[in-house]
Amino acid sequence: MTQVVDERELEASFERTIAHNDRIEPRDWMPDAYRNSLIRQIAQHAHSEIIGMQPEANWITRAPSLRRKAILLAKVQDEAGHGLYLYSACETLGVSRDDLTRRLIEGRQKYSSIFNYPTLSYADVGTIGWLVDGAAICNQVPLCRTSYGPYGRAMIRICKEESFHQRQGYELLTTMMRGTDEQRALVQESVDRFWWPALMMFGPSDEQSANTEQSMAWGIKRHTNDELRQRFVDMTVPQAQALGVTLPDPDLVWNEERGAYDFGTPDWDEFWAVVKGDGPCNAQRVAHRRRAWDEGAWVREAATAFAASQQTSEVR
Ligand code: BYC
Repeated sequence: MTQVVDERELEASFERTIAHNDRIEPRDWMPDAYRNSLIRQIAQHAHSEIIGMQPEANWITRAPSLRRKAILLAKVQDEAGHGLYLYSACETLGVSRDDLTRRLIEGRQKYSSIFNYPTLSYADVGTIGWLVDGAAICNQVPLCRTSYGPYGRAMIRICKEESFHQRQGYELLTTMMRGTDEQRALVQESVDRFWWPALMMFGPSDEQSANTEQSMAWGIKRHTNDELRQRFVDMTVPQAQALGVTLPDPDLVWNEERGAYDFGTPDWDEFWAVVKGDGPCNAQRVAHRRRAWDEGAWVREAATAFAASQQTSEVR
């Protein structure tokens, strides 16, 4: 009986913290469903950062100058860092990084659909920075105010780095647009391929989003998928105009009444196919990650053995 009352008090205290927009911390009591939903979202986010290294890393050896190579190397390295902050945040919920990696390579957890598209030209490095990191910032700035402390704090640093990534992408595309006709054509072709997948990063429409309502009630998400998608479109259209590229959507038009752009509907069949594993690069991305995990086994074993030997010598 006492236990039931205690549980109710804990739940009431949790609800009060959420209602005041205060933070839930790792040692606080939280409902299992809140914990599981956080693990789901933070793990998916961490996996996206790590899998997201692959499409851009594809161009490191073929970057057109030493400067571009150094920038790209640093960016891909930053994504690894983001993955580590996020896996650490997730571990505070009582799940190990090993376990999370296994869930990824066994296909039991998702990662962002956007990274299942190939990078076919060097312009894609710029487009990913501009559109993909741009969409990530739109989605992630509100997550700095998410209700779970370690996640929100990780997001602050990630967002600072993502905005640098977004600018480097835009700067690269600006340089290409000032170049030859061939370079301009490469940029346009790349934007044509990435525009719709970038809009899909925000998730399904609000009517189709199974998790939004509960995640908003818990303060995990601060805006719906459609709200953030609209914010991204409104932010990006003037940038496209300044760049001199056309966004591949005949329905894209300013709506005076709404004070926002109207735009077309993403191909949701394509989105769900990619999410379910049938995108152009799903198999390749996961196989690569699995190979890296298998080949790194000896490093993990050696590090564990070393840590154990240090402990033994400390005891002595
Ligand atoms: N791809 O109920 P919904 C980055 C899943 S940026 C794959 O609306 P929720 C980076 C969703 O998980 C990318 N799956 O879900 C940038 C759910 O399935 P489960 C990562 C998707 O959670 C540059 C189902 O569809 N960013 O890392 O309320 C360089 C129904 O969706 C996608 C984040 O993860 C998708 N696009 O909202 C390198 C940000 N969309 O889990 C790296 C944090 C939806 O029920 N995450 N699904 O089986 C979020 O803000 C939210 O989780 C989402 C989805 C807006 C993505």
